[in-house]
Amino acid sequence: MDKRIEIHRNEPFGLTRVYSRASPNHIRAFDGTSTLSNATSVTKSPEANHLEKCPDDPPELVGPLRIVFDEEQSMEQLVELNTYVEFGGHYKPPDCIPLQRIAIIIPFRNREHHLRHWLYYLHPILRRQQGEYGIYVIEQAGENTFNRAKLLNVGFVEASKENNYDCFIFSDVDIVPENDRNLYRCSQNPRHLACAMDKFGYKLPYTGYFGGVVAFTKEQYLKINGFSNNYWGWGTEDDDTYKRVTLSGMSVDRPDRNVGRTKMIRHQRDKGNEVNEKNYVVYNRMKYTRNQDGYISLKYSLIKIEKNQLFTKITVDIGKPPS
Ligand code: UD2
Ligand code: MN
Repeated sequence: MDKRIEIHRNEPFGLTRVYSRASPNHIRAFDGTSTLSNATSVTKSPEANHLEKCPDDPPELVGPLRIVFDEEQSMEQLVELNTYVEFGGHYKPPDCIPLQRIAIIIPFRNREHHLRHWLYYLHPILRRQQGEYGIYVIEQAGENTFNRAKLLNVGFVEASKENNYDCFIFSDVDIVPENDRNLYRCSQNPRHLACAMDKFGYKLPYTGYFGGVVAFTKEQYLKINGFSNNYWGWGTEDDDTYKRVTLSGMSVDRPDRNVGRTKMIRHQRDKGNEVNEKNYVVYNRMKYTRNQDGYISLKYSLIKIEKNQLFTKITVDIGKPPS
């Protein structure tokens, strides 16, 4: 049985609506989807519902994991395996008060196989880590050049409309941690969770590498004005983000190299996400443009919100690169 629900924005000019980031109250002002969420707040005091705070070290963690991508589950099998997940891809530990409310944001287009592997591994890991979490797959509509970082900004805005998240994890769809002690949580500084990737020999390729999976509190994200919207096609947007962090006076936290081991599903470069040489020009100017280009200038059209059992998919039109 197909249990998906689709919500279209019914606007006079079709299915879309332009969301502009102009006013400081914009998140509340555009709060059109909050009734879709079955997420509940964790602001109650422990005494009020007789629950204690969840421990800093979740007791069910097992450490190193064997991650293989040979066998793929169907979505129906994945749903059966993960019955504790609430509709829309939300989970809240039943027996303690979670330390953080975490939105996981995945930039996406045409990677259904990877998403199934990701859901298969991540839901059980995230459950053991005892955060409250919601999974948001942000899909770029159409065939224009892909823009990963802009989709991440969309994810921040859309997830914030649904729940009072305090931590945002921005993850590629093809990366899975090889150790569940790599907590998908926020810390004192923006956190780089994919710091020891298999494809780089389980070490950082360079000191400022900040790709794959990163975690920002709401405050940290706003402090760097989110991500740049101007990197179309593959490359350099992660270096821009690293620069935003350091230029804002923060440093990067990383787990220990053994704990931070992560695996990426091997793949070819996607059509519509070719290397873009112009991205170096954007990067070289970022020092001067970063305060104008980012969360504050984000514009996109919401096309569809689709609630699946294990994730919420949000499809958006983010436009195309300047010609
Ligand atoms: C590296 C970085 C990634 C990003 C990218 C440059 C790692 C582990 N990751 O990834 O964080 O900085 O370089 O842009 O080094 N995607 C789609 N559909 C597409 C294209 C991309 O869903 O058609 C999404 C998907 O979530 C994917 C991510 O964008 O995982 C990054 O794209 P990639 O996997 O092709 O790039 P990769 O592996 O070189
Ligand atoms: Mn990849």
